[in-house]
Amino acid sequence: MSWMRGWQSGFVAICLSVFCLIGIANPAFADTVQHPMDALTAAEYETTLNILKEQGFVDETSRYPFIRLQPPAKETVLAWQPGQPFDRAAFAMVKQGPEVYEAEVNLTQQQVTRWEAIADVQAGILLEEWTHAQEITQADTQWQAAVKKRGITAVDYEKVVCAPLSAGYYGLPEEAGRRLFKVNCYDQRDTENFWGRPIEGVTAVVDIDAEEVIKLIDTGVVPMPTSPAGYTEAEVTQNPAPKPLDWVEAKGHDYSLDGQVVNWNNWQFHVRMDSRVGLVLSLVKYQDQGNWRSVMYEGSLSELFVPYQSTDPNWYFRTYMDAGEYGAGKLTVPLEHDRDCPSTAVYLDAVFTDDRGQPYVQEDAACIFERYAGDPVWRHYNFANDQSTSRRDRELVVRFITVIGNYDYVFDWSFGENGTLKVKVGASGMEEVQAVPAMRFDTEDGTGVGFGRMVAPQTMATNHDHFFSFRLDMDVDGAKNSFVCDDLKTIAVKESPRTSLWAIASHMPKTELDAKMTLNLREPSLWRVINPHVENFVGYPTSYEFKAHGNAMSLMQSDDYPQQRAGFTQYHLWVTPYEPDELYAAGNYPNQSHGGDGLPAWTRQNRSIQDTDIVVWYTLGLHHVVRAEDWPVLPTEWHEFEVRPFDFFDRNPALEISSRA
Ligand SMILES: [Cu+2]
Repeated sequence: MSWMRGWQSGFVAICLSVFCLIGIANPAFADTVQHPMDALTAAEYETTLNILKEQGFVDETSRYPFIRLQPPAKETVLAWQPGQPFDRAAFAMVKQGPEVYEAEVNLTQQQVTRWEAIADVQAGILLEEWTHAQEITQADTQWQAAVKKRGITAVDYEKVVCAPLSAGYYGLPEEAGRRLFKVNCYDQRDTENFWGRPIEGVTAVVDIDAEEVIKLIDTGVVPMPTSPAGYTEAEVTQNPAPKPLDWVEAKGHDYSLDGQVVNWNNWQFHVRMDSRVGLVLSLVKYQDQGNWRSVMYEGSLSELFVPYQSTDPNWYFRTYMDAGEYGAGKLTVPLEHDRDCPSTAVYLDAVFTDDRGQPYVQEDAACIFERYAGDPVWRHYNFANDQSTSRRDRELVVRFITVIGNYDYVFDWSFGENGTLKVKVGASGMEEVQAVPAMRFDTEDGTGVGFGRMVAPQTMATNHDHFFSFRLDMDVDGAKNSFVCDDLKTIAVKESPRTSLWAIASHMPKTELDAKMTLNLREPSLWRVINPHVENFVGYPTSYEFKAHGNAMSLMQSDDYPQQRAGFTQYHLWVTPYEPDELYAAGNYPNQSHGGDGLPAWTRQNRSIQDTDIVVWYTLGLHHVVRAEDWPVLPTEWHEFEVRPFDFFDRNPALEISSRA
């Protein structure tokens, strides 16, 4: 089990560099532990399960939606030096029948340190439930009768794909206390893109604990779309192959991995994969004039919310919170070499656990590569001497792709030589489309086209949003930070040919209720995490700025159940004091949650966020109004934000980049 096959296969090239020794000393990535933030190994997952079993907490019927590293206390990690011993611990979400428990297991001392029943929640979704909900649906006589009306009989069932969707919460008495899926099915008899062949108007509401369909929604037959929806080589006539275009690292990688610690240029960070949120970066530091300066203690996705905008009985509930419901890490897929990542990339395997807590290796779950996209990081033309000076913009990218049903999300964390950390999300995959009678937009006749846009005859892509919440525990030059808003305000001036200008009026929110921020182009504000105790060379506090690159606000009303459940989407940025158990913006249990959990609940305490350890929560959102070009497969649509140095350095940190780079 090696996390580093790409690394090893490039071994000869690597040995040309100084990092050769590291490669020899650390041939494997995820099966040894040398850092407190290292992901749990397969052996540690097994130990977790054995301790819980031996001490009588779990049995063969227990299931585990999520098991992950329980990192040591932050102060312990910060004080740790390489080579020193440290305790290892695991967190497990345990489902025993309808009951949910949380366990913390100290693996070093072989002790269960916490076992707590969590009332009135639904655990994350298990793969076996997903599979079983499909079986329950297809075995239901009402469902069979409904699809028969649509020309599908038992002989066709093996070509029917059912998608058990998370059910959401709508305060319906008949759903109270039940663990539910809402199952929609697709016909893949004539195309590999079954998402383009919805068996429309039929939804099975499955109680997975009772193992039955409690309600079959049938809103009437809608003809199956027939227009081509294929995307594979077998289905699409391809263009002639172009001339080769590739990347070359003739002298090996310019970055190194020491265990799960990545070093590149002046950056250093630790990377691990988590079954719920995917990539977790921690201990992000920058070496400045020989000094290691901390930037961020830990950063990751925290939740993902995708609400569809329809009142159709088969659609209204589609308001997914994919990270907490399904697991953005668990749903990673192996990256396609030389397509999803460049040919020079190093691939990292991840170790996750299945429903029964047994570890397995997810191969090529993430990749690391250095990118030069042909852009200058800075340049200048001096007209006095007719000379241009320009430097290459190289960045280091860490990437994983998670596939949550029809959507494929590419998550990038990218480090620049200019000191900037970029967080990018690329959405690709398939639209969730609704079959409608209309052949063309201009024949709209009240058949439901109002909830979306036509992308093909009889095929309507429903309006929806994507919101990604990122949790970024910033430690700018240390843990004690404050949050500052530099508000740009128009002021009227006299005794000048000008009548107005803008100037900066900074303010420092005292508490978390003061720091709920919304982007506003008419009242712009710079959002910065500062260290009030460290100054740059002209006396400003050092800081990192959160810089938006486009965003969206939720347009749902505050009394709408999905909006209450994903309350974090009320604002683009929240600031909370560091609390190790506050990890997920919509709370620990978003599956069928009733609303108000996570950031809205925590921030009601109105804790101080001044001169203390703070966490920034940034929500990146987009309204997806679907175009014809988004079908049958969505061209990867990128959205991003930057966390960039602002008076952190005394000058442009990319100044010294070699002209020969
Ligand atoms: Cu979309």
